[in-house]
Amino acid sequence: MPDDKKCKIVVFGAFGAGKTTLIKTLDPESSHVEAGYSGGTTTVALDYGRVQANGIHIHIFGTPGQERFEFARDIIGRGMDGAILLIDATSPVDAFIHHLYDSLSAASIPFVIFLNKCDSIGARPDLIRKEFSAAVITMVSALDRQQSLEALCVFAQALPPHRNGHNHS
Ligand SMILES: Nc1nc2c(ncn2[C@@H]2O[C@H](COP(=O)(O)OP(=O)(O)O)[C@@H](O)[C@H]2O)c(=O)[nH]1
Ligand SMILES: [Mg+2]
Repeated sequence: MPDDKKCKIVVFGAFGAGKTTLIKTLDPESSHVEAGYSGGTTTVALDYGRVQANGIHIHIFGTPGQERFEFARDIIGRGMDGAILLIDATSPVDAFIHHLYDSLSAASIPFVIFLNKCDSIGARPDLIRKEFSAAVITMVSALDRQQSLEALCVFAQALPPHRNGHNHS
């Protein structure tokens, strides 16, 4: 029996973009972990879920969205096969989103932009497409399971085979 394909996909995006919502929609059993620093008020949040689709086992991770958690994004991103940059289509694109986009481009990781909250009246996907005209962009609503699953599966199926974690740099 051939081994099922497995892959690690990491979701990047600003705080409030909808990362936790997306992962919860894709896997209702997903975990949301918040780690606090003793004596501090900040927490590092991460999400983890599993999705099985068309013979692919997808392990999906959500990264913390605040700028100061670059170290956590680096760690969670290690060995990933692909990345999703989740952008809230109801908010203007800021420098942090450009930073995430530039980092993913520089890392030569296959990635796709999911334009989220496209169900919202205030969504302006046209403006964001203009900012990232070279990128592969899919419009979604993280509240919609069918849409989210389909977008994830299309992306996962196009990824090269999993490298079993040997692609740490
Ligand atoms: N209308 C709408 N709201 C969304 C969507 N995805 C997330 N939200 C809302 O946006 C807020 C932030 O979402 P959350 O998943 O916590 O963002 P995170 O910080 O990236 O994990 C929450 O109030 C969600 O309910 C969406 O597709 N459509
Ligand atoms: Mg979150």
